[in-house]
Amino acid sequence: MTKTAAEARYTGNLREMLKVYLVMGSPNCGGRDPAAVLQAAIEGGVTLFQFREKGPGALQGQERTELGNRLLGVCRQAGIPFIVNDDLRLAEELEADGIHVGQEDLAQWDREGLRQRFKGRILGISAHDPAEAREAVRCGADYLGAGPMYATATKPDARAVQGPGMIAAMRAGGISLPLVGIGGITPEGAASVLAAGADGVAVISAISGADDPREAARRFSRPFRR
Ligand code: 3NM
Repeated sequence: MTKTAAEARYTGNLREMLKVYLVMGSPNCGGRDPAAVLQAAIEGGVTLFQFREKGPGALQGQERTELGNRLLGVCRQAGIPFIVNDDLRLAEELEADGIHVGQEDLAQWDREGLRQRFKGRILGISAHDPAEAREAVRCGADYLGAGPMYATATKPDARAVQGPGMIAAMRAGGISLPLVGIGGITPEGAASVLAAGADGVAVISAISGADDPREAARRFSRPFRR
């Protein structure tokens, strides 16, 4: 069967794509154009992007869709996959390469329903302990976002800090799925997350809020350069 353009884009190695995973929306960019921030971050080494338009001042409706479309264009141009956070309809409308959902969103779906709806696309699921990781695996996740690694001001309703040890516990418990750590990760903090068994790091503020997003992304990508 012929793949659609969106499906063809991420047939590569998901573990490779997860190395430096930028997550953001307009509220995270300090008043700058998110497309310019994304472009700079990709030039610095971002390997995957998630559009997460949440928090104070987040765009709604048509404006949100239009921004998503522009950021999708930046990703397509650069050849990196574009994932949408939570909003299943937006992901479909934009023909995104995948969707990322939290445990709360998961509760609204029967396990097969979500996987079926995003068949052939990347499905990422958040997990905050090994039991949630196992549940995400049962739901057919392609990768897990494990957090919060460190204290974060970006997600006010984040759970208690788990630390990189949680990733080590997931790996020890047999979770072999591609996995990123998330939450308060800086270039300095990334090393312990990777050492614990993560394939990469998912980052909002340390890249999108940096004075120089290109340089910030470069620092995150350094451990992967040989
Ligand atoms: N999810 P920053 S922590 C979106 O623990 C998100 O599941 C988390 O932002 C989780 O890199 C988090 O600025 C916020 O700390 C990450």
